[in-house]
Amino acid sequence: MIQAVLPAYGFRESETNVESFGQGLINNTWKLTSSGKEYILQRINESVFKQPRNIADNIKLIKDHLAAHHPGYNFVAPVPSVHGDEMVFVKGEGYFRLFPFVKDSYSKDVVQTAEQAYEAAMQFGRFTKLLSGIDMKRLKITIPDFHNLSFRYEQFEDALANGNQQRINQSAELINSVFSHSVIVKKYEKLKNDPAFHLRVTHHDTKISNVLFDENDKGVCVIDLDTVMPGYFISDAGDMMRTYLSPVSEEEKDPGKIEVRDDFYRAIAQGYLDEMKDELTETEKKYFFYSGQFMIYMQAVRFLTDHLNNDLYYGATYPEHNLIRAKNQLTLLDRLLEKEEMFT
Ligand code: GN1
Ligand code: MG
Repeated sequence: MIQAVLPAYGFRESETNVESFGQGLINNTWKLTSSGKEYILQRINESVFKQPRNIADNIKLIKDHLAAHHPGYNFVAPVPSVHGDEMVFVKGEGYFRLFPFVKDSYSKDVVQTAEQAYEAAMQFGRFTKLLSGIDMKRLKITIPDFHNLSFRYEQFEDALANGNQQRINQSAELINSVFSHSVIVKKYEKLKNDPAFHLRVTHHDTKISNVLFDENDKGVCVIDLDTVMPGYFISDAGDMMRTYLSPVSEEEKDPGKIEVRDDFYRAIAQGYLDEMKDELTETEKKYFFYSGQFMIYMQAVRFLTDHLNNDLYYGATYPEHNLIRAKNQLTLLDRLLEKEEMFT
């Protein structure tokens, strides 16, 4: 029972209300209310984050760096346990973190306006910029090969060889579509070996719900730092394109509703580059549009791979769930590619 975690933070079960919260696919999240205060409690999925302590170490490194160099940044630090720990392990339940619900701040599940997209992009750009002084060797890798597209492609090939044969047969069209865009992998392999591409402090999960906004809809800070690790800027810029460009989400079943909104694209580019223009190399800037292809394609590959592997990673609420998600992402990729000339 999740209630078993409460004593670690000094909460009494009789005085604490616990309810399920959010839409993340990987970690379990609850909203906790105790003595009139609100918190977010999160259980780390240990089959994904195999060394949960790495997350806590990274958050501490970031917190200390910001406190020393950018004390004005609104950093959302974990609430320490009664023993002063930023992460607690509860036998039979797993690893947990508790966060304060930041007062007068709001998170959104859907990006409604281009201005919000601009604010979010600026926040993610600022985060990387403010942390540019951190030595990459000190930042731990919380999920090995997380955004390594070559590795994701290999996992896909592996699923084609060893996955659910019936699903493989039924997915021929999407499998061919993945093959037909494999130049995106080649391009990634080229940039990985280019010394003009730098590893930076990268968030790796730039969806809109990971930005806090104030009451005037201005960005305050970014949250959910579990996947912060060394990475390339294309992960963050690309995942914003993947999740902000279309008016419908990755769950949308009707491909006809998927589109790329030009003003949202421009807002992402403007917001991100307003912060990052002096950090990125000229070569990196040339890959700005590519970052959308990279992330959308990788997510399509990951969803399709999971479908062929019987939904082991993402889970599914209906049998075709991950197939539909993959189709959604491949449609979004097509819609984006149609605009390559306009945006580059
Ligand atoms: C997962 O758990 P959530 O929703 O924040 C996944 C992301 C995917 C996303 C797709 C650790 O993120 O990489 O983009 O699902 N995170 C992990 O919805 O695999
Ligand atoms: Mg996340």
